[in-house]
Amino acid sequence: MFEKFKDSLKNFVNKISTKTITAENLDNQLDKFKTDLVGLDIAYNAVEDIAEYIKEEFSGEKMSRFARKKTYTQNILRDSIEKILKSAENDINILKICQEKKDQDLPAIFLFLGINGQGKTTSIAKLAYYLKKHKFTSVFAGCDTFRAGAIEQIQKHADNLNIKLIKHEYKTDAASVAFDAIDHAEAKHINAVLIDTAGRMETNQNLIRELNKIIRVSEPTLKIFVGSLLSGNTAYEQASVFNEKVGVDGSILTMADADIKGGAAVSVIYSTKRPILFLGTGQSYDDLEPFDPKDFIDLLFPK
Ligand SMILES: Nc1nc2c(ncn2[C@@H]2O[C@H](COP(=O)(O)OP(=O)(O)OP(=O)(O)O)[C@@H](O)[C@H]2O)c(=O)[nH]1
Ligand SMILES: [Mg+2]
Repeated sequence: MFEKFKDSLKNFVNKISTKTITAENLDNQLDKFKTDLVGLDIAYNAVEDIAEYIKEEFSGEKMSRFARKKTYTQNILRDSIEKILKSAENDINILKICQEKKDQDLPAIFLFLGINGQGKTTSIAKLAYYLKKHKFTSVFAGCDTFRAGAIEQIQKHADNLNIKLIKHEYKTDAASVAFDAIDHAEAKHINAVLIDTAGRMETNQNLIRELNKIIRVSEPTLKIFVGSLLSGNTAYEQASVFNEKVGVDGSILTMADADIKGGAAVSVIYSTKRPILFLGTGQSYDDLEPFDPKDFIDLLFPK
């Protein structure tokens, strides 16, 4: 995973640590490196921050004394990316949230949002499977009353996983489906309500309005943005817009099993300042891996 990302970092370290660094050739190398990072789907503003950090660390005396040391260069690079990952408070533990809610005899409410085809419905099924493995029960709210086939799709997951789906007819009010699902969870002491929503573009005012209505009615414990790592830099743009319009508490990034560049993971954290909760790593129910920024950094910079 993230091979291209790793290669590009290694390249930069090698180039810098075999040269006598002067302010000029550092600028030169940094320019090339910035282009590489943008090519890896890291958002431009994040790339600027990374480059700025590296430049500062290399400045003045430090530069002449240490610049040729490989580990020194690697540490600077590592810190520059770690700084972005740390800008998101890593304060969300889904299992802990479910347990706390359970102790109050209330369901945790997780609302999934994002544009179409990024993996919302699949991620909901995977999360239900994950919760089940940890002895928490779920109910699905079929709030995608918009796209033809959406209800049948989530019904299939519900049947496979033996989970109840609360659904209404297509084109009916999505918020009332969420309301009924929460009602059901409270009555049956179910631990989590997983709300599927219709894929929507930020430009679709009606759908954004509907999403805000679902949020008002359901008061979700977490609003989870689902983006695909395959969509690269647009995942960053989507996350930024949803964060601005409705607020994002954490993200799930899918398609980590595909041949991705990986920079979008950094970008989504950069834009939302919220953690990535899981990576989707395939089409099976257990292809959902908790995301740990520390592991991610260790993966990028193997010892
Ligand atoms: N390889 C791979 N495929 C995935 C992953 N997550 C989802 N998919 C596939 O991506 C496609 C779209 O996923 P959905 O869950 O339907 O996406 P959605 O966001 O609900 O889409 P809409 O309902 O249209 O808004 C499906 O074919 C999934 O099987 C993943 O992590 N890896
Ligand atoms: Mg869907």
